[in-house]
Amino acid sequence: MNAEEWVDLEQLMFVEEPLDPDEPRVHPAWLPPEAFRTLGARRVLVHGDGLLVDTVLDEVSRACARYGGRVWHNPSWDVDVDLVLALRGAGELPGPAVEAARAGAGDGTLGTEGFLLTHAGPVTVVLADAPAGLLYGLFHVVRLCAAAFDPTRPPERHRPALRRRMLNHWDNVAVHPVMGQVERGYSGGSIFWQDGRSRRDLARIREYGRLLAASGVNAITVNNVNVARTEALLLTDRLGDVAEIADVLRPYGIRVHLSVTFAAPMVLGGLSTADPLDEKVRGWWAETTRNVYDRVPDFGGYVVKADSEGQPGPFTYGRDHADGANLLADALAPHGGVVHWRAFVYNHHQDWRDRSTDRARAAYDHFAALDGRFRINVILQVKYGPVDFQTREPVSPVIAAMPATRLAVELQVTQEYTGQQRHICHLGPWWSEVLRFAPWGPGGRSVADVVAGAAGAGGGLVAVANTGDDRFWTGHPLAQANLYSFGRLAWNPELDPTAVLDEWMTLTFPPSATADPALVRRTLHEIMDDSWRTYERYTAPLGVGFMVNPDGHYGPGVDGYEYSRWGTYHFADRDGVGVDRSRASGTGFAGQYPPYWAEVYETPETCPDELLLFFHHVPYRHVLRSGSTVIQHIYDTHFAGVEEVAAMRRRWQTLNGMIDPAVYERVAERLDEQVRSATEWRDQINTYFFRKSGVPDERGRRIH
Ligand code: GCW
Repeated sequence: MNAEEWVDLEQLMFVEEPLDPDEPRVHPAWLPPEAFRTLGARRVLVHGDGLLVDTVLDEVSRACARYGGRVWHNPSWDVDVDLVLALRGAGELPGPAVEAARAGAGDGTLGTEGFLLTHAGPVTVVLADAPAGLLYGLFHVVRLCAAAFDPTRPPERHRPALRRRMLNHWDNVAVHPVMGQVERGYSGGSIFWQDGRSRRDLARIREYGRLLAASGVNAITVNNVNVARTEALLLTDRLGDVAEIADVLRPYGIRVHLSVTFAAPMVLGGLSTADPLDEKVRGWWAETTRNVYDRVPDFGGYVVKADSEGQPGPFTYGRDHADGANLLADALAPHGGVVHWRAFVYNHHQDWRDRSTDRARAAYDHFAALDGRFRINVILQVKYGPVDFQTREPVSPVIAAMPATRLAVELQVTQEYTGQQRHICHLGPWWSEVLRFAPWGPGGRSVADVVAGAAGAGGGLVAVANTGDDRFWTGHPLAQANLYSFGRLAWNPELDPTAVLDEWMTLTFPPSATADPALVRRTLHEIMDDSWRTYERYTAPLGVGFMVNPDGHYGPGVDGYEYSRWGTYHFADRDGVGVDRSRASGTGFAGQYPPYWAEVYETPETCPDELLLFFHHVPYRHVLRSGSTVIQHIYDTHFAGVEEVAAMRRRWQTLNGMIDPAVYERVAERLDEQVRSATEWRDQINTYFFRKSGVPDERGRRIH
């Protein structure tokens, strides 16, 4: 027997790191060893070579070492196996793979990331055309558990709907005096940086890459879009730190991108201008980018926040966003890189007295007219809503307005406005609603179709990450589900978010290691399925948004932003509440949509209840489509929301002793806080509107 061909499990046992009793273990999230039990008990053949095939081999070997299976890599003789993971085009295929291919199921290309799961008699076969496909196929087998080995299961082909599935980390290298190590981070420090330097905790980053690959993510930025001086240096002097991270993530099919400052030629290059049309500036970017690719050959590209909330940009030089984005695109093009240019541009020095300026209009007003002017390797990165990651907003009208531009939609996994990982708020259903929304009217193309683009040439899906150096990765252990759901929905936006949640549960709380799996699953569904709507019920009503504490965005502050410069107002007075964004009498924002939605949103009678106050200013006794009045709806939903949170807590308590005590305790603590905070929201909102309107609750409940 050839030693290279039979993987020596004895040796691989050492891959498992010994546990340090003083070091609290990092939670395995959706890849606990137990999730590999079914796979690990099998005889597995891995066929093919390459960096990512080695990753597959490593995963399979570790699982088999633990659960008694066996592994072969490229054997030159016939072996009896249960599972074949084979790269097509890597020499003569093993028998079962040939048989599977002959059965016809293997016809057609699987692309750079796709795979086919099929069977040849009793043997389960995963085929891929490229190593990344094999890795995704392996994680699919893990997800399916025993079902993957059912020979009657029909063949399945999987290819990601979106080519780019990216996480943006808003991590600072140096601790920011206000925003800290991670801007809007609620999971401890950064896994990449600490106090001005690289943490070099490569084992942790590797583990992260593994989790991300298993969810489907294939790109990442490692620094905040607000780029300060230390962070700017990642592009040049500190490029080595970036290269090190890229090296660790590469085996998981994840490409590293960088957030850069538009002023880099001045800040780093000592030039007197950053004018996008200046030859020296263009030369500086070209050379700097060439150096980046020398160190990181598969570097993904740049992410840029320009002329937004104080970040530098092309406006300083009388140029527009197309000039700015194209400058960087030209520098990246020879190397195959892309620039993600953010559309989050608005006036953050607004006068609250001025009712004609509308922040919701800003992205469309800045960008729609530039359609057709961006280079092919520019991706315009648009927040899902026109304002700012609220619990409820209409879908951004920019998405329908730029047919000649590649668009990516940006979601927020970090729960800045949705409870900051102290509240349970499962966001899968919300993202699914956004991705399925049809901007041209029902039956038309969806948001997911737009970001997929023709022949996969779209911009993809991006999200701000919720991870940090916290033991559970995400602060709240159940917030792991949001990260997992993001990856899965980016891979296939048509997935049912509740089914995705179910996948996450099965992996995270494996039935084989859980006392009463049915109870755990049922309870988690009861707690999480509708938790986003619950959160919506006890916070800002009917799409009006904000009403958060300006200091940190946590907890209620009904008038917190009302007289500020930020452009997020609710205009409540004694008669009514909401923002008139109609064409007829308001800011005209409703007119930025294609005709179907422009009409629906134009009048309070046709506008969906959940967005009523986003689009209209109405009297408190205005009757909603649901039949309730606005004021009664506010009272009812706020009382109901708190009751639902109390029920979540009671349900969680039934899991005491059923699951990992550390997970149990962390969630229990946070549920106490969620009950407290939801109660505070309820009382402040109800009291505020009772005092403004003078209308009592029909049901006579206590309002302060
Ligand atoms: O929601 C806001 C956040 C800022 C953030 C900004 C953005 C990185 O409050 O902290 O800055 O969005 O998306 O650029």
